Amino acid sequence: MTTGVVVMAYGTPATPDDIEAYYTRIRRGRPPSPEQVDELRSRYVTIGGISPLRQITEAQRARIAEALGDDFEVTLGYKHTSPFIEDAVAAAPSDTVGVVLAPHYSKASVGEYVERLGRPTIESWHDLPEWLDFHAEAVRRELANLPARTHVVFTAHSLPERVLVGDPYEAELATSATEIARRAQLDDWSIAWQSAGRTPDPWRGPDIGEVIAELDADAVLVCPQGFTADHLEVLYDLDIVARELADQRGIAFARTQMLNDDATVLSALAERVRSLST
Ligand code: FEC
Repeated sequence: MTTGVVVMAYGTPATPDDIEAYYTRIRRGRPPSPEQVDELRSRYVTIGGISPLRQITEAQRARIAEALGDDFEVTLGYKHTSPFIEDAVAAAPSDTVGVVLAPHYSKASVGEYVERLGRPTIESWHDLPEWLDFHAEAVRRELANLPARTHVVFTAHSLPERVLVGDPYEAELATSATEIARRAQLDDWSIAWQSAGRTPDPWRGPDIGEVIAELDADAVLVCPQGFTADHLEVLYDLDIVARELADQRGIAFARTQMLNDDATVLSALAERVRSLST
């Protein structure tokens, strides 16, 4: 009998024409203003027109499928674009489990994927040894080419303060950053937030921009531990905006490699999926 696995991820517009509908879904049905759509479109244009996220997510799914073998039917379910999580559930065998391509749990992010799937799901995998090693190695690799006075910052997507009350997200981010720093033998590191929404709510900080503005170091190395792929929040918010802030201060900027379709980590994640399904 085949076991279903739904690999869940954020999703990205398939074409520039889909940007407005995508943005409306992210805003839970509230249409963005034409200015907001233009502003988002111009961020996509800066990174090449559309995001590489769709292709990378498919490659991540393929790695997990390859590791699980023929007894598993592995499909994709997106939060904000087609095929949606609900489409994947409708087509899935009764015996189906889920995994989200985001390592840390928050009820406001992973919690929504889990609820929409309605099947047993790995809620968090920020403690996966292969994933921690991947980041430690990526940090060490970059540090080899940076000045001695380099500050390492582990970032994740900010969330509004109100949704973080009683939520494990911050503690999980601290646990994995501490463990990566230990494995990479770092002395000078901190945690920061990025990509906060443009809403009047207070969002959790400090933002990576504030950290760079106040940094007393010759270089900053950003490790975006909260994300698994090269996408807009990394290629624009870090590689363009954060880099520019560092340039203005005469501080060197580097960013660690993203997980993307790394076979070692995704095979280890697939083993967690296998144990959940048995
Ligand atoms: O196309 C791409 O390459 C980018 C995809 C993308 C990823 C991503 C990851 C996360 N987000 C999270 C939370 C929020 C909250 C809001 C929000 C808004 C946006 C907008 C775009 C966007 N997000 Fe996203 N996010 C990605 C893209 N995100 C575009 C809208 C414009 C903007 O504000 O930049 C605020 C919603 C609101 O307005 O009410 C909250 C979290 C993650 C990481 C976990 C995950 O991947 O699921 C948390 C990738």
